[in-house]
Amino acid sequence: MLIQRASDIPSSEITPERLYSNRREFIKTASSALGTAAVISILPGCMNSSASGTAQNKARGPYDTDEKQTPYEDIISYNNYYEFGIDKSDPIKYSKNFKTKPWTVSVEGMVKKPATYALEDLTKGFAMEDRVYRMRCVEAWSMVIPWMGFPLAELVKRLEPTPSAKYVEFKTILDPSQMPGQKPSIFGGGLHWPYTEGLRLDEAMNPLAFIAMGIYGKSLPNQDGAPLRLVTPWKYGFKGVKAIVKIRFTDKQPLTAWMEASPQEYGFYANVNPQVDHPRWSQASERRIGEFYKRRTLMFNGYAEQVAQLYSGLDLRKNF
Ligand SMILES: Nc1nc2c(c(=O)[nH]1)N[C@H]1C(S)=C(S)[C@@H](COP(=O)(O)O)O[C@H]1N2
Ligand SMILES: [Mo]
Repeated sequence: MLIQRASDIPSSEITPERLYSNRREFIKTASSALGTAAVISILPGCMNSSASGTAQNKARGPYDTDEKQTPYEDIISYNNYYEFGIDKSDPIKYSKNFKTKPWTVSVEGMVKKPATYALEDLTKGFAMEDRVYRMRCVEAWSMVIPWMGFPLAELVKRLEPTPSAKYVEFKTILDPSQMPGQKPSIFGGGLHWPYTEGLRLDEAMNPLAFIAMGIYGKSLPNQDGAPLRLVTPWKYGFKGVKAIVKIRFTDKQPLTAWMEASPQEYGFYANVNPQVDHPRWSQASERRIGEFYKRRTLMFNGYAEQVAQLYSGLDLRKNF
């Protein structure tokens, strides 16, 4: 693997993000004294020097928000990952021993390169990019997360869907021996496993759609979806299927896990839309994790300029 796994990092080395600026100062000083090579080796938990800080100290790309980033500790301890429990604090506790190496992804359906790929082969040669995205959960909270990964479009192009493919479906690993939430005795009657999500192919090709393999320049922690998960920042968080083992190209709209569990509450599109309430609560505002007050939720989570054209002519109240 290119990147060090977060679970390999002793917790004493996980630096609170508010200390990062000090650390950057330290690194700058040390780097003039010691030379760059020595500096890289003293960065705990970092892939290389370019991934060492937060994305905040780098040139921002066209997709990055400059809003304050949610602290690392919050991103890794306040999670939704029902395979490991329903409480936000469950995934960090119960995903500790989840095995992500070796990892294979099977590519199926209407595609020219169907195969079961080792993760290393599937992603070979992809440059790891940083993307600072807003994330809006359907539960009306949000975060700002500096992801590391590659555009989903790159992967789709590599796999070459056939002209008949209109959608792409993703599935999480099914392994009740490692995922206590998948045991019917513990969590029956809710989601059907494996967790399934899908995108229209043109949504998947939008430059915002991203496959994340890291956060804050470190490998994805298990609870955030290691070793690879989907990130579509204009959609509610539940689209961001974790621990992907299957990618299937199809001409039919996939039945997603949340649609299957509760179709009147969760639609296929799942676009962040403050005008369409969840049947049980409003979507007009949100609370940023770490903040007290509520802020207004923006159409497409603030990404309308990049994605609104995907939905021209579609009634977004019916297609929620
Ligand atoms: N496999 C799987 N993927 C999942 C979920 C889940 O329960 N299982 N929860 C989703 C929901 S509701 C959200 S908000 C995001 C949360 O991602 P995070 O925990 O990394 O912030 O993951 C999504 N992906
Ligand atoms: Mo969510």
